[in-house]
Amino acid sequence: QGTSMDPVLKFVNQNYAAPNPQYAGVGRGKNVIIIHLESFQQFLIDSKVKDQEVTPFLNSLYHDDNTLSFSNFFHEVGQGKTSDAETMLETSLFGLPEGSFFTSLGTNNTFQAAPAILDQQQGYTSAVFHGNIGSFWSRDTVYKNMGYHYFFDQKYYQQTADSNTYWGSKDKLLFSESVKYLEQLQQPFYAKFLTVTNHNPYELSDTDTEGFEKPDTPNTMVNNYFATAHYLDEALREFFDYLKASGLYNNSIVVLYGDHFGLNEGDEKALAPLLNRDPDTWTTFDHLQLQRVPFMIHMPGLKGGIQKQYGGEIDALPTLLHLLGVNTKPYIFMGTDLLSPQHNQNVIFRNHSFVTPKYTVVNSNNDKLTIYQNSNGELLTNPDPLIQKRLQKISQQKVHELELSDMINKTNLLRFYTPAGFKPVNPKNYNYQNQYQ
Ligand code: GP9
Ligand code: MN
Repeated sequence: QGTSMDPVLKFVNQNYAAPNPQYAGVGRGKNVIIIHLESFQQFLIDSKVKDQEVTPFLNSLYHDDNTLSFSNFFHEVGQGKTSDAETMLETSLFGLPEGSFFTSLGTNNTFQAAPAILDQQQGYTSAVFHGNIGSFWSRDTVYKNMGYHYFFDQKYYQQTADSNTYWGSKDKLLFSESVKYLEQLQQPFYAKFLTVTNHNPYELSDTDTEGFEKPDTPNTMVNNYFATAHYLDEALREFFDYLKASGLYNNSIVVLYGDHFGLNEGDEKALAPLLNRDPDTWTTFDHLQLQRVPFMIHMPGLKGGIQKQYGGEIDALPTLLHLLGVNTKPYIFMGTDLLSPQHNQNVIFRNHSFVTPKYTVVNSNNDKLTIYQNSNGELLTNPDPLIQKRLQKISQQKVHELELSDMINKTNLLRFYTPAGFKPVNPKNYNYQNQYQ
């Protein structure tokens, strides 16, 4: 008799993409430092405002020979925003079609997430550093289910008149004040930094962005966005300086990713001129293409370069685990290793729009697909029936993946399936009070 696990296992077996032999295990035993770039979109990379580079440090990292820089990597979040990005990055399962998986189900569900996998397979210690209060998105509960050993939230950082913005500790303070905790973690560690300063409404004092001239579009949100992104870039430079000075740099693999868009569709017309585009010709195609976010993997000695293959947040975890030498075959992951020759390059969004390397398809819920051609942004008013059929099939496959993922999460299915070599996580083993004396 079949169970609801059967279609999941069937999918996972078919979907599995074997590690690329050139990259498998090259990061084995290294510390992993994940840097979550809040609301950071890919268009900021290499962008200029009034002749100033907006993010000079990230640009240098993006072009570094030791960085794998993915230029066609898309966020895939829904209403759960940051928490959806975390769900995908830690579990390679999607956030929910509505609301936040973290707050609605993540507090009770069974997880097979990155911190526990790395602890059990390779003895990693895990920690999250975040300048907001710990209960936001129910992180203080969800992280225990994921098997995070430590969670340093807002109360671990100084709280003074100018230490915070609306979303918590300013990024420069988050990084500099985390150092004393990071230094004490047993190595190898898996440490995640969730930045907050580059978050809507992007308000930051002029002294924090001194020397940077904002653009002067009529849209304040757009103008401010560039200034807070610049501030985040400076915070990262300082953090890397620290990593180098402490020696941690040589022993670490650093993963940077943007969690989701920072500017809404409504702000894009004001943004267009800064991207040398005419706002009057801006379309849904441009909007979807703008959902690219950075995904960079940096490690001294890594054979890097700009990677043009298409992928999304769902693919981050299998990519990382293969670099660390972990066998992902037993796990229920929806994504595939971006570096694998068998990687699936079709990227689905939560609203069922999707992109392939050649086409961008809007909201494929209805029978008739709205298809744009990526090469020139042209709307195919009379698409070749063969192309239509092929995209129809991709749509069905990708929507099926979303549905499988939702079924797993909504029925807490992983409680009935324990991957070979994995021990279920007991959240009672974790306590985030008084972690540092
Ligand atoms: C809050 C921060 C923001 O702690 O992670 O979440 P978002 O609003 O981007 O989902
Ligand atoms: Mn966010």
